[in-house]
Amino acid sequence: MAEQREKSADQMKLWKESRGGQKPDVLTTGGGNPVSDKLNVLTAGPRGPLLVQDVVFTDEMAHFDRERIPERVVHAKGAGAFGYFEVTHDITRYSRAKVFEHIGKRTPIAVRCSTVAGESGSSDTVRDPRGFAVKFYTDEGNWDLTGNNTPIFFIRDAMLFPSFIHSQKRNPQTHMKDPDMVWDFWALRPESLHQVSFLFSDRGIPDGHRHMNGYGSHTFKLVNAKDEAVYCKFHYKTDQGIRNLTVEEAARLASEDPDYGIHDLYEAIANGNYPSWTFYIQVMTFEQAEKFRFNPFDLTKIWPHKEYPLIPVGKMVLNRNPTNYFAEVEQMAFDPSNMPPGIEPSPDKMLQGRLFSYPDTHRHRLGANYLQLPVNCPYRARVANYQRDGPMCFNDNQGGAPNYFPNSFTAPDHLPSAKESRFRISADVARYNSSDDDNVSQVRDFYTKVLSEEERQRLCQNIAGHMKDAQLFIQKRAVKNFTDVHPEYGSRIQALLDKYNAQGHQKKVIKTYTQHSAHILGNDKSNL
Ligand code: HDE
Repeated sequence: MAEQREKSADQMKLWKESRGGQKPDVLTTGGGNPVSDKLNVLTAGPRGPLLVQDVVFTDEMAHFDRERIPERVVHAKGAGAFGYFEVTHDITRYSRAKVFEHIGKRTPIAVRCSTVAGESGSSDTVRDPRGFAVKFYTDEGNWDLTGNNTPIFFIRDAMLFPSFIHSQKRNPQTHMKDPDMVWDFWALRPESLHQVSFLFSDRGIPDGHRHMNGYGSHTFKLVNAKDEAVYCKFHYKTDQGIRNLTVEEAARLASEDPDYGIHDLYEAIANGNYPSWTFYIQVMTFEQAEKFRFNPFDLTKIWPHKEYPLIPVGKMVLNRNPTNYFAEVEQMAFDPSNMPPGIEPSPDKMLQGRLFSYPDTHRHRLGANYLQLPVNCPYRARVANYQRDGPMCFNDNQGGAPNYFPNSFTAPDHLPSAKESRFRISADVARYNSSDDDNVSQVRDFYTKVLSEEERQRLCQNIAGHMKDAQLFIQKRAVKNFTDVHPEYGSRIQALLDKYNAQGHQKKVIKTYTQHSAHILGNDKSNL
């Protein structure tokens, strides 16, 4: 039944067909020298040994030995695709960024959707936030909106990020995921309650990458042509409709089709069923920000839509699959500090921390010249600066242009209109403790007003099903936090934990793969 095969299954056949009967290329070494035989090593006599002069072999093997680059320290597993962003509504009163220049303007984009805590071979259907990063190749250089599928995050101070991520990844001795580490961190940092509640709700396991929203999450700043600034948030809402997997479906897929997210996106695009998202902003003036009842730069909180309604801006469409995964997806490097004039950071401590971390990790993962790689290169702008040399420089290194500034030889000069907006800061420098900055009000609204009764039940089951493997004192501390949100939230989780604990369910010794994936999905219902 060849016709019924999926496009992804037929990739090799389709590639051959795309060559239209063209003859195969001549096989060469990396240096381009034709190869006469790549099936048999060069030996002294039929039984060996090998000769060092077999450069066809050493060329091949040496490259193979270097195939892996470090995987992303977080968001290692991901799917990528390409398409465009089109402006449908005028927002030039807020931002002078060329990407929003006029209705109908299209800007090419690259997108990568990912899970967070797993390695690059892990399953796509785990309970985990999803990364939803968008690179806009604008006329004024790249704009990387490196968002997630949730409008909030676990922490509000960048200092905590490495520890938070360590707690979600592997135990340093056992090399296994460790519920003690996960819940210890969350219980000690109650600002995580909002994101944890979202994570263990139905939206914690999206049905592939097409059926989820994306959010820039942080507060950013938009600046118009008159240099007037407002704060803003970015939202990209799925036109396919939100769809989530049940824990049972997710567990089945984790073993049957662990690349489900990549698979679903690839097939949809290959079949011309292009996914799209409607792009919105929320806007808050500086005066409103000063009077807002929460810190408007706190990433653990949302801006209520009733007060700060969504303003439509455009549409994002994905219509091209990568032609090579490594070149175009593994090497993609998103960087929140890539912002064209008209889009700027807010004081959000998390965003500020990210401005450093991303380009830093790329220099480690991909090398100092990672911005020359075709997928990262701001190809719709002309890069002209005084950076030179470094490992793997593979463009013309800016030829004979002067490499110092200022100079007298008409080399790249300033664009005054690109200056950042001016803002006033007057404050005492200190390490401010923000751990108790109202960790519960919005979580209470989420629990009591956003979720239905069935959704609340599933949320508590998912949480208890996961927390049961943590030590009792950690459970107790975590339950107290949920009780602070709402007494019923805490008591429901406690009641479920009591059942598990009464049956000695705590700390099982050996987990098979299936049990383990059930555990990370929070769907072990054996005692419910
Ligand atoms: Fe990231 N994050 N992150 N993150 N993040 C990375 O960059 C970091 C945060 C997000 O598909 C890393 O290239 C810090 C929030 C996505 O390639 C690293 C902090 C949000 C991706 C990093 C955060 C994200 C990353 C790891 C807190 C949503 C994948 C590899 C201060 C708004 C991008 C890499 C892709 C990846 C650091 C928090 C989204 C280490 C320090 C909040 C979608 O640089």
